[in-house]
Amino acid sequence: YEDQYLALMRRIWTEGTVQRDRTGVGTRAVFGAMMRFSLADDAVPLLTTKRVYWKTAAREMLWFLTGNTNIRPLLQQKVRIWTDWPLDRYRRETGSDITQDDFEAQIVGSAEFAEKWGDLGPVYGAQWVNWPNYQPVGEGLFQKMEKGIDQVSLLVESLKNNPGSRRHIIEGWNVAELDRMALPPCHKTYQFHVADGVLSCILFQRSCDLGLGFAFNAFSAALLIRMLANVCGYQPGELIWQGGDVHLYLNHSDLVEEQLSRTPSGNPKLKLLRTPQSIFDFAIEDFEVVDYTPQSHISAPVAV
Ligand code: THF
Repeated sequence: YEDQYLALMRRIWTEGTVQRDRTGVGTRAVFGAMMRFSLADDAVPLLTTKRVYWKTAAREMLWFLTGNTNIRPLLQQKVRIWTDWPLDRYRRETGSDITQDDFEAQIVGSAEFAEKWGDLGPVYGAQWVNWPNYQPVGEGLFQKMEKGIDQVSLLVESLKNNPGSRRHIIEGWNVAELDRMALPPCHKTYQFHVADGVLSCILFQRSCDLGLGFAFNAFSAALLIRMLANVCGYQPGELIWQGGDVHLYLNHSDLVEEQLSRTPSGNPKLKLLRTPQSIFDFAIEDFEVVDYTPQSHISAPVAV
């Protein structure tokens, strides 16, 4: 399965067009790509050509499901992958040259500081479980309901009660709120499908940082499918990953060269140790990865 990833990486590095992207770093990119990963027999798309900190990705996915959009609960678990965006904003708006460590310590140390500076706006979690719900209350008047729309709960219900539906979708792209998000969603649409008791998912990602983010995005999506299959009583099928702008940052050349020189090592498996009552009741202890013998971690800077 990892060969698909390495082939795409090679294609982008050799044939991709050079793009000047939002971050100013520059990328090589192709537009439109697809990969298919089987999740049968506990198989999981977890890269072996570099060590991937899958627990970080799992903690991030559990955080999405809580609906929280503040980096504080992530930092309390030492997950630092979302710090750059609030840190960037803090530095810009205050003129401070605070270090990442000091900024993170302040977020963890002070709920008040976290509330002011740690929020990412209405990103994934907010849209997934609390999509704003406006109801008509009179002539041309709409009222924002106290509770938003919980797409995840609705999805679980529809998967269980109406498996043949072609509308099993979680959507992150709330057009009306994009401008308040620190970053508009990259993994924006998940469509699920049930066939003969087997649950599959197409993930559409409008933008993919193939060197860094993909490893997380693919594992997370697989985990989400596994959790849903588990609580709905289905077998896991396939993750079909589709990318729009799929790119390699030009400053990831060391990572790309190193990773392309490696050969995949082994077939890791993901175990779910418990079937909770609800999709929202999973905890990090419920997940176990076995047969994971990755090659050494390759670090690369994240473009903000
Ligand atoms: N922006 C960019 N440029 N790339 C991304 O991958 C990305 N994301 C999220 C939002 N914007 C993005 C953030 N997710 C890492 C991993 C995922 C991220 C951001 C950063 C990262 O630095 N990973 C390192 C270290 C992992 C760790 O500390 O545990 C790695 O080597 O994998 C993609 O959705």
